[in-house]
Amino acid sequence: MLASATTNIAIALGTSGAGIAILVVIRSRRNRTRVVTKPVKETVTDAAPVVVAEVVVAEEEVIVPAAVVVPEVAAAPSVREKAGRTRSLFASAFQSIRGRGIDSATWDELEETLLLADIGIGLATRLLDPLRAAVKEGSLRSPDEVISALRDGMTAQLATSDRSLHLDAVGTPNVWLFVGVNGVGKTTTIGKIATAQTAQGTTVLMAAGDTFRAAAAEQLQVWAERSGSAFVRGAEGGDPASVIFDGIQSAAAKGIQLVLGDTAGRLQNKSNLMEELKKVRRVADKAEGVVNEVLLVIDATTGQNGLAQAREFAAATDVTGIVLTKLDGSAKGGIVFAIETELGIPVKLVGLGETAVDLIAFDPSEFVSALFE
Ligand SMILES: Nc1nc2c(ncn2[C@@H]2O[C@H](COP(=O)(O)OP(=O)(O)O)[C@@H](O)[C@H]2O)c(=O)[nH]1
Ligand SMILES: [Mg+2]
Repeated sequence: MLASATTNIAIALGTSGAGIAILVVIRSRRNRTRVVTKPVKETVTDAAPVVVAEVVVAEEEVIVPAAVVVPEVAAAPSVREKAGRTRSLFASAFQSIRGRGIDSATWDELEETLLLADIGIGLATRLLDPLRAAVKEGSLRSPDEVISALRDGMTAQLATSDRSLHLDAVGTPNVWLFVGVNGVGKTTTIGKIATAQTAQGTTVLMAAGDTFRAAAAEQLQVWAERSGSAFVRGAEGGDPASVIFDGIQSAAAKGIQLVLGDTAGRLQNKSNLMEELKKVRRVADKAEGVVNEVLLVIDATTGQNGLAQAREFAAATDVTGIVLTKLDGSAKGGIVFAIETELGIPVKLVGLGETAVDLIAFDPSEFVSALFE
């Protein structure tokens, strides 16, 4: 809190467990101090208290600030807020179904919705067939019961229990590699993760394994500077595996806990890309660190195409988890179900925008609630 000879009131925006509060400290000329707190928003943020105004008053009066500056460090967004396109796809189907009895159009509408959300025909059929049978035998009677049974069926698809990101190597760097085709959001995801990890006190190094374009390393370097991470790059066109290797060795020498390895994703020659990634992995394993995550980044707007990519990457590298980006701009959020069911790889993180805070841990029950409520 600010204090000076001329300051009678300092106003701060701070956080408590419950949310943001304006804290007004009034110090009178007679040096009596009163503290007033007023909650302004029911949001939990990690923002540090910031003094936003100081006001000089002649007498012992409360002065209400004319404007309160909200710090830029916003709370992480929620799936419910950001996955609006997938959410409204489901909402409009449910609304129309609820307005009638159960008939053949009910099933057409549900199937169409699941397909538009890119759940895929196989899973859509597996979800709807038992519901149709239950309606026939009379155990489900109303549209509401059908919707609720569909919700249970979809929830059961996301039963994977371990979605944690492994950061358990001690005394040697943890290495997380990021793979995926161009433009899906690998570099941005690394930047977001570095921001979150450094804020928690983890030391981070980024290795610019996308040596295909100089601009790719520069983009990563900006995130490194912003997040206070160390940064290692190689020459343009250089060997990605050796950049990742050098990054891990440098982190080991400096006692850095986490190496985030970026890779190229150009698709001009798919088999070359897969061979390159296998080599990155082999070489990374030889360095003084532990590769404990290989995260495949998939763009949710590509829907079932993303699933096809995932199959190829999973076959070439030992993918430990999926980062599903751009869920904020996609009506194809159903791809989450398809990925987990078809590939058995857990979705660990979800990207909900382009800024540093727009990445959240994937929470299946939150996601299903966002679609059904
Ligand atoms: N809306 C949205 N855009 C994203 C998200 N993640 C990445 N992007 C954008 O996608 C574009 C490509 O991202 P980039 O990290 O360069 O992809 P890379 O080629 O895989 O490294 C950039 O414009 C990012 O800002 C996300 O979760 N939501
Ligand atoms: Mg990139």
